Amino acid sequence: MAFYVTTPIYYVNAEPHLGHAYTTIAADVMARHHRQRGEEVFFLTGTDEHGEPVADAAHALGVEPQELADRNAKRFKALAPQLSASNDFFIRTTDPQHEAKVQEVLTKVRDNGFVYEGTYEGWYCPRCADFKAENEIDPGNLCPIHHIELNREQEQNYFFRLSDFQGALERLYAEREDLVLPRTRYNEALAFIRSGLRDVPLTRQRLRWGVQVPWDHDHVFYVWFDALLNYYSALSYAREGEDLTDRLWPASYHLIAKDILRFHTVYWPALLMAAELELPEHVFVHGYLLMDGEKMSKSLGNVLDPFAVIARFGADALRFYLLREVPFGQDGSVSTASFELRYESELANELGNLASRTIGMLSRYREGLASTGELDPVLAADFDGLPERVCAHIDRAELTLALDEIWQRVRRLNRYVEECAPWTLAKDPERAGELDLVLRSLLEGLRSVTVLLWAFLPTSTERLLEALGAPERSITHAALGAGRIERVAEIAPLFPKDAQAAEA
Ligand code: ME8
Repeated sequence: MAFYVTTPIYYVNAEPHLGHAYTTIAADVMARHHRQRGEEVFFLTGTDEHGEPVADAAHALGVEPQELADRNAKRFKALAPQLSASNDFFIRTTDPQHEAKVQEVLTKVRDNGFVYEGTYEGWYCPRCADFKAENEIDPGNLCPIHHIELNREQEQNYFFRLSDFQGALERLYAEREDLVLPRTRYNEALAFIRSGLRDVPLTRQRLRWGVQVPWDHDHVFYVWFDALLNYYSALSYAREGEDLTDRLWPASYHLIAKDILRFHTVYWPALLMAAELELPEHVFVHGYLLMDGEKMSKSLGNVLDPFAVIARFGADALRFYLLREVPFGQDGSVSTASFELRYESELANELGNLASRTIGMLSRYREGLASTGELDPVLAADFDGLPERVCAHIDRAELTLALDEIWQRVRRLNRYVEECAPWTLAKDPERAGELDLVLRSLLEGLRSVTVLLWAFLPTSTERLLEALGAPERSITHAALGAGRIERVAEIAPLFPKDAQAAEA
């Protein structure tokens, strides 16, 4: 079994922000989870370095596009490990191997008869690098995303015969109802297709910053075709001396936000069909992180810096907050206040406390030694089928629902402590057996949720599993009763409450 997950490749026209971190974190959770299931996983992220957004930003700064790309690609590359993202490769579209692959695939598309020369005229947003259809333009001739005035552009171009794929795309959507998830996004993509597809420019003549068109050196490829092909090209050179394409293509999941839905759900499958390549299994479209009600983006300037957030709270806390606060697939507001609230009430008070009180009681009452035997059936019933439900949610990229399944058990374990009151049992030597049962059930429950939380909170769960003396984290060890704890070690608070105060 192979699982191949991608994030969009991010524009290097500015520095990374929390929105980029969000998709990378989500992809990482899926990658880690599938590794836990013993699958061969490949997780790709990277940077989109060509085209007008980058050329214009470089021009404004008085530097060459390559210089700006080098500078910001470095920052995006550095962001991944800070998020604890376990990407297997970081692609840059200025990699010569990527450029060669783009030329190869798009030449094939031309050889297959899907490219012709013509004149394009339309309203163009240089920030989106996108021509807008008449019904997508805001009053005042403004880009609906960037609120800047659109340019009327006319160019001699090579065109991609997108309209040829009208029928094929409609059939594809009829046959593969889970191609685009969630359902609302599937409907949106299908509605766009049904509204009638027009051919789109494949190349740009006026721009120099791009992959050269091999059959006409006056042109570079339109940045979106160059960019989309990263998902395919990366596999051919990510491992030196090895081509992973046969093993890993097509992608299992492309994760994107809704701003780039049309490119991924219409252009991309059409392009792959034109190149006779297999189509991805799923495109999952998540929502926007909103601050004060508006999408965060570099161009709007209201950016929350993920580097600063991580420095203050740690990557696990950021990962948890984003996936817990905003239902994955929907828009949702984020703020420092709600972040601090979740950190304190859920990470510190619920999970952190559960871990420290469980380990603390075993140390106090049993010198850290766990007993063997049956688990409490009352608790076991509430854990029944948990790993399977988490897997089923993650199979559909329902990351917030998966996290919630686990978190309900974190809360259940805290209630179990209150219900059983081990401190009372400990006072009565006649109830030693009962105390043992409670402590080992609690420990095993803690171990089970910790294994399942690993994909979300890799750093703190590894520390916790270490303290539990149960480092095994494959999914086969996730069920209650599937592990074995003998002795626990004391552990410093997983989510110290003064983490905020110390830095604030
Ligand atoms: O579009 N909320 O790059 P980009 C949630 N290079 N996600 C957000 C977000 C927000 N406020 N802001 C950004 C491009 N994102 C192209 C992609 S792919 C072949 C080429 C995330 O730097 C989200 O994943 O503008 C969104 O789709 C992506 O960043 C856009 O990144």
